[in-house]
Formats: sequence, structure tokens, C-alpha cells
Amino acid sequence: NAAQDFIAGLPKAELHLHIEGTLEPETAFALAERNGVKLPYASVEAMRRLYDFKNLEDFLDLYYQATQALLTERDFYDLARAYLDRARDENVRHVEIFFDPQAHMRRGVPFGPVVEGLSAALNDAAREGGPTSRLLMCFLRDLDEADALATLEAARPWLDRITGVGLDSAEAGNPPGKFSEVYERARSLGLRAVAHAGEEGPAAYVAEALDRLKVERIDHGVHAIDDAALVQRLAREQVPLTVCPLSNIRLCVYPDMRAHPIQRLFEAGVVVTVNSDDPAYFGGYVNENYRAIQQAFTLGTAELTQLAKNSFSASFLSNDDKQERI
Ligand code: ES4
Ligand code: ZN
Repeated sequence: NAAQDFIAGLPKAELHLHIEGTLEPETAFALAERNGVKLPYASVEAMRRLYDFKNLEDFLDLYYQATQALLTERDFYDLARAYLDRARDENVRHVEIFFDPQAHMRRGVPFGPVVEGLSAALNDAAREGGPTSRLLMCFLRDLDEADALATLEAARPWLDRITGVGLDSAEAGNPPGKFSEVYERARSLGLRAVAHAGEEGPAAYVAEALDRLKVERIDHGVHAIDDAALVQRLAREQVPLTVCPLSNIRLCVYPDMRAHPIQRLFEAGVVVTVNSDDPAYFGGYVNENYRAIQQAFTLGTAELTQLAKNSFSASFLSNDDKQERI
């Protein structure tokens, strides 16, 4: 199919990717066996059968459970290396990767091996044919701000490996403003800032992330569509959204792709980007996400090219590096 080939050939960046969300069931079982850990599923097939999510929380329960397979620096290296190889095959030239330190620290895996394994894989991949990458640490918004502050403190010895901070996990009832102090502190340490907002939460959370956390991009942000003035603001201020179409369908944020607001946001002049979020769980890596919206909205090559260009302009690459790649 011509559109599919065009998408596959487009050089692109991926800006919304949780490394723990690239853990395929086969890999989870292989790592669990290597570590002598027992996962709470009878088999790979039994685990895959649970991938029928009602909402974000329903997914997060499984996602955190599966991380039990990840224990050592080597596990995190192997996980990231497998994703980066796959991304390179999809013509992803640059990727900004989220990880959830608190999800590991609370089950006894310290910050060190997690970040050492991930950053070694990122460096090796960049040297061996790409993609280039950045690492973003996320705070879990369903925990309190004191826990996030302690996590930032634990990260201090490794801040040279970390480009910025994000905010993820269960959004309902956990507004961005809850984390204003830890974001202030992160920015004072030279870290860049992004946050998940308006995924399941309301448009007001998107505005709050901009105003109180001073984030440079919004992850998801799809519910901004419910507030016309906010959509205008995003377009005027050129605040990028890292949209994850297949994720939003799988988590029942929208009933089907035709109902998804990505096309309307794009038409309104918002800097929309296309990303996979947790590709092992949501039925497709980044090219499959481009393909799903191409089909739903019969996008042409000009629009697909613009989306791919947006992915570089919205990245944390230096302006010189962006110029080279767009
Ligand atoms: C996530 Cl899809 C999504 N939303 C919020 N937090 C997350 N962590 C991993 N995937
Ligand atoms: Zn996400």
C-alpha cells in the first residue's frame, strides 16, 4: 500500500514513548525466567488476553505488574536496545524516552541500575546507526509530591543522563498543580519539563500544566479540543502535543479513530505529533499510529510530512540539529 510505504520511509522522531510500555509479553516471560521471578500470568497468551482495557487505570494495573520482570541493569539495557532497534527499522531518527523510576524504586529496584542500563543502550544505539535519543524521568501523579521530590533527589547523581521530567500515571483527581514545587525544582536544576494532561483529564488540566508547571509540551492533550479558546492558545503559542492515537482508542478515550480529535487539532494549527505511548500494549509502534490516522482521515503526503516535521521541531534537539533533520 502506497500510504504505508510513504509512512515507513518518512524520517521521524518519537516523543512520547514509555520504555516500560515496550515490554512485550514474550520478553516479560523471558526476563522473568532469567531473574527467577514468577509473573502472575499462566502464559504469554494468557497475558495477552488481558489486553482488553476499559480505561487508563485498568491498563496501568497490568503495566505496573509486568514491570516485576525487570530487575537488573542488563534487563533495562536489553529492553531499551530492543525498542531502539525496532524504532530504527521504522525510520525513527530520534526518540525521547520516558521511564518511571518510582515504579521500580517502590519494588526495591534502585535508580542506579535503571538509568545506567537505559543510558548505556541509548549511547550504544546512537553510535551504531541510531536513533539518537534523550531520557525523560516521569513522576507518578497518583503518589504525593513529597515522593516526587525524593525521587528527584535520588536522581541527582545521574542528572547528566536526564534531559527532563514528565508526569504520568492515573490522571483523574491528580491535577498538575499538585506537582508545582517539584517542577520548579527540576527547572532550577536545568531540566526540561513536559507533562501528561488532558488524556482522561479535562482541558483545564492542560492549561494548568502550562501555567503552573511551565511545561514546554503536553503529552496527549487531546481533551483540549473541548475548549476552543485553549485550542487557539496552543496554536498561537505553538505548544506541541504528543498525541498517541492507538493508545486513546485502546484505553477508550474515544470510541473509534474517526471520533479522535487529532485532525481537528491539526487543522486548528496546533503542533501535533504522532507517537506510540506503550506500543507493546496498544497494538502498534509509531508507523502503525501514522497509518491508523492516515486511514481514518485520508491524510495525504503533505499532511504526513508536516506531522513528521513537527516531531523534530517539537523535540529537545538543539536548533542546529533540528535544522539538519527537518
Ligand atoms: C501511560 Cl497511556 C499512559 N497514560 C498515563 N500514564 C502512563 N504511563 C504509561 N502509559
Ligand atoms: Zn504516555
